[in-house]
Amino acid sequence: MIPASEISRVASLQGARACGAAPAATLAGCAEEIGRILPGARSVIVLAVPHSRSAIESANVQVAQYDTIHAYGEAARASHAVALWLEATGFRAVAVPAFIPIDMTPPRRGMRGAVDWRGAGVAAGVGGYGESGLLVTREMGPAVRLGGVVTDAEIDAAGPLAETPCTHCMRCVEACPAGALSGGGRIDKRKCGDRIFSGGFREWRQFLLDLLDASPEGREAIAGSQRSLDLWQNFMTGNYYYCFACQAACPVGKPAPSFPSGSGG
Ligand code: B12
Ligand code: SF4
Ligand code: SF4
Repeated sequence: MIPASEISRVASLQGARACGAAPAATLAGCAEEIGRILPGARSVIVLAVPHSRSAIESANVQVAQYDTIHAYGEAARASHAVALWLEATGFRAVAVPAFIPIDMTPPRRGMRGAVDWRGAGVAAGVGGYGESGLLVTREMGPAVRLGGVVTDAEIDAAGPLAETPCTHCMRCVEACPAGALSGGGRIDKRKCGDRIFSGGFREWRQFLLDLLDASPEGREAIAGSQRSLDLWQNFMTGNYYYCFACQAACPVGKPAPSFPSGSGG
């Protein structure tokens, strides 16, 4: 039995600020995939790396995208380090993608991860569900990226939190520009997807179709258009999220506003 604190220590060296583990048997929804990833898996380790809240609150979406690239990078480094540490300790362990690469075959089509990191994070006590459907941590709210490891090691798991850190203020629902959220974790995935993937696969598909339909001169114009440049940039950076409002609006874990000295506050 490995103490969860040992895993947290290794993960924290790579930037993970919260870490926990759940018995693989408790994650019924992904049991089949977990068994395919690692036959004999006993535990799923979940780690959370922080976003910069200033970045995801910025009106300039590119700084939020840049922050996301780094947060995913840290999740990848932390989970890889934990997996290698477990192997060196004598166990089998696999770092699982936090997001991409993801199964694109039907019926999943990129809409279901190999491990449901929110569900696993709730089971591991890393946080609780928010009205937004996101996992809300005590220290960082939902402003985190989740990742983790599947292993055959047994870990002394703490279990779920007694209560979710979500305060049910509904600011996430009010902040959603697409009207995709209705509380209780319910989400209209199409509405959200149309917003966050405005430079993603759907746009790429339409771009290709428009290109094929166009005249030779039209193709020249489309290939050099702003649309083409934006897609090229997204492919180069590996990022295409265009909305962070439900993460940014949540007051949980937000640092208290600081006032300049002498402001009387
Ligand atoms: C596909 C996907 C999407 C899809 C579908 C989202 C969805 N709800 O399934 C779309 C494109 C819409 C999407 C949007 C976003 N995503 Co997304 N997404 C994923 C991905 C890759 C897979 C999710 C999955 O497997 N869904 C299928 C099943 C599991 O979901 P479901 O059927 O809705 O089931 C859930 C509910 O039943 C809920 N539930 C069950 N009981 C209860 C009880 C209560 C009270 C509540 C509230 C909920 C609840 O639990 C299940 C999830 O555990 C994960 C990464 C991963 N591997 O987990 C990231 C992930 C969930 N996304 C993430 C983020 C941040 C976003 C966005 C903010 C976009 C952005 N800027 O990055 C939005 C947020 C939308 C929202 N408010 O939920 C983060 C969430 C971090 C966090 N703090 O929770 C993840 C974990 C990526 C990561 N590695 O960090 N995403
Ligand atoms: S990411 Fe944006 S569009 Fe999607 S649910 Fe959150 S606030 Fe709404
Ligand atoms: S914004 Fe309010 S309701 Fe939404 S997840 Fe955060 S605390 Fe919960």
